[in-house]
Amino acid sequence: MNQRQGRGRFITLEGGEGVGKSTNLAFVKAHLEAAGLEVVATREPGGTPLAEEIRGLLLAVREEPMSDLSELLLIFAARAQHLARLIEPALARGAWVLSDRFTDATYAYQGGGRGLEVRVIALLEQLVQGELRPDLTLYLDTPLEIAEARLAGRDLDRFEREQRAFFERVRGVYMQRSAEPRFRVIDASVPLERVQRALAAELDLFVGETAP
Ligand code: Z5A
Repeated sequence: MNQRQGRGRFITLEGGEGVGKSTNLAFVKAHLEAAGLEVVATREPGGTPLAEEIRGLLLAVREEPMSDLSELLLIFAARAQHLARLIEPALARGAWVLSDRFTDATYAYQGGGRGLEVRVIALLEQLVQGELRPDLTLYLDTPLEIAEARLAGRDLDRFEREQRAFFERVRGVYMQRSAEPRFRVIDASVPLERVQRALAAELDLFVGETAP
């Protein structure tokens, strides 16, 4: 028997800040539920009470600078908790898990943005996740100016205070990773209605191919 039979699917939403991940998460969830699936929507860093506390540590602006390695380890600590307490149990009972960001964000922000070595990230990925990878990644892409305009006037967290070159490196890593077959690149610079039409088309294809 196929080992994956009865197991749910893992879908991630990725992209830079302000591309519309949070806005579209509810749409994707509702679209999958309309197809009769149980969907657990979550986010990273976070997703459980403890992992949300770690998120607070990661995003807070404080006087003492956080070292890049501390940041990376905190992200994987939150992920280990998220996997053990929420993602794995949900997938095991057959629910579909939809996460606003996952490990592609670590390659993009800590690898591309901060310049940490890819092999260190890959090592932690293997340690924390074993073989678990998303089944489908919806990557929302916009030029940086569009995302910046959408976020204008908002209080900025520790990541959002980075310089433009940081976000260009982040986007560059996402674009490289989007060559993997599980990625679907969605143009998120167009009006929301068109973004959601593109998301719905990709989801319908994926559900048709993979649902039992
Ligand atoms: N991080 C990391 O470094 N490493 C990791 O491994 C992980 C995360 C997992 C928190 O993530 C930070 O953690 C993140 C990277 C780091 N930091 N940054 N920067 P987050 O996902 O919570 O943070 P975020 O990306 O900054 O979320 P966001 O700013 O809320 O962006 P968003 O969810 O993509 O955008 P939105 O809130 O849905 O939309 C922004 C606005 O645009 C809003 O007013 C919408 O109504 C509007 N919008 C959305 N779509 C459209 C369209 N199509 N047209 C017009 N207006 C639109």
